[in-house]
Amino acid sequence: MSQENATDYRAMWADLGLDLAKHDALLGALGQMYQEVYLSQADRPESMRYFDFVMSEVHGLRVKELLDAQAAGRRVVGTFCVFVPEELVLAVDGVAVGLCAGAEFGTEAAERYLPRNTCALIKSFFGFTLEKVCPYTAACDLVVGENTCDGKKKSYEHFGGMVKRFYLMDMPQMKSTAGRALLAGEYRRFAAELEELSGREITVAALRRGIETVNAKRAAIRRLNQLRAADPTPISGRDALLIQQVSFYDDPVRFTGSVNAVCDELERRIAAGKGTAPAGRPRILISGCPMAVPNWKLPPIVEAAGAVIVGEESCVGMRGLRNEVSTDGDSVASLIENLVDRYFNIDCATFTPNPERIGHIREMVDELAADGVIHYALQFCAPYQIESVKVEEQVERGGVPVLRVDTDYGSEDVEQLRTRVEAFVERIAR
Ligand code: BJ8
Repeated sequence: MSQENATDYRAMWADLGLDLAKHDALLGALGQMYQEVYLSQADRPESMRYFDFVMSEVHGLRVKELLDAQAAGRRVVGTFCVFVPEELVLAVDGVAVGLCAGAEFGTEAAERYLPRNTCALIKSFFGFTLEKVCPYTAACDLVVGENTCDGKKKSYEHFGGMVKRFYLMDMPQMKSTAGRALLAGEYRRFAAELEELSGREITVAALRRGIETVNAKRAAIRRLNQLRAADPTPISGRDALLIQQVSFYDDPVRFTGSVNAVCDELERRIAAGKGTAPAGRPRILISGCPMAVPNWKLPPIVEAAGAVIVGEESCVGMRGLRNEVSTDGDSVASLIENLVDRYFNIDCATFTPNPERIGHIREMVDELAADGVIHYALQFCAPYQIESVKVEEQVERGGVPVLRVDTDYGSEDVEQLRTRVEAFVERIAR
């Protein structure tokens, strides 16, 4: 997000059809935000420098890597949901990138297609695309949407026409036998689409390699999240969130190595009793909607209030990381069944009923010794806003206070949020 190397990439951005003036404005704003939220932190782990570098090049070097991969015959596949298996994309030697956006941009343009009461995440990926500032969407050979919430499902009817090639994955709504069969059928259909797109047949060896790569990536982030159980916690909540956000963009093998390097350093910090804040600070678990990059609104507010964030129960967090895919099986069909076994457990609020999620929140509270839960929902996100009532009732019944926050990507409510978070932190202080 730095503009230092911007001149090197202007031709690339122009070739991708970006609006250079608007794109400059976006990079300028994000660079400043990154400085304030990330680079201003004291005593960060040294190994976070890799992630600073990735972010400084997120519209530069990484996009160039994608275009180089394309030039070498590989296909770039953009996704919006952790239900779309990266393993299958890797099995055709493709590159998967997350396209969710976490900043308010192009809202007026987005509202030509979407009602005002659409969640900020959907408006954001429309705004970024319509204002021509997202090099990722522009670079994709295929964009995959999925029938999860109504907002995404219906908005893809417009969005599909704005990208080079669009594919829609149907999604079950219930964790029933029929729901599982639907997901299995959809994964087989998606595998065939990828084969057609890439001109490559998925083999057992290639799919197994893809599974191993993604298992290793998820294991590295789970390791990171386990280390946050220490008191004092060895890494700030915003840095841990950043790592999880970068997981949707970076090369998976390089990313895994970099996360494990952070974990090694955090282990040394824990052994030395070193933390990002003194021990005994109120410990908070954030639960709810995914925070796509560069949505860094809530963590700095929580940390400035004197609390530490010890985990994220979110798709940019543990919801997207639980459970490995088994590599057992000697056919592509059996490996796809293994994918279904893992993915069908994801406890997204678009499923009904969704009791597993509350169980997972409780588990995380125990494992991370959280003193309170902040339920984070985007305004107009019916699945998570409605489910938050049950989360509050049932988690509080177990003696753990919950604060429900409904917000968007704007800054208008920051002071109000700050007041509510400070009062909550005071309430849970030990
Ligand atoms: S598996 S959480 S990534 S669907 S915030 S667009 S739900 S109205 S993002 Fe999600 Fe997949 Fe589920 Fe995860 Fe709709 Fe809500 Fe907006 Fe949302």
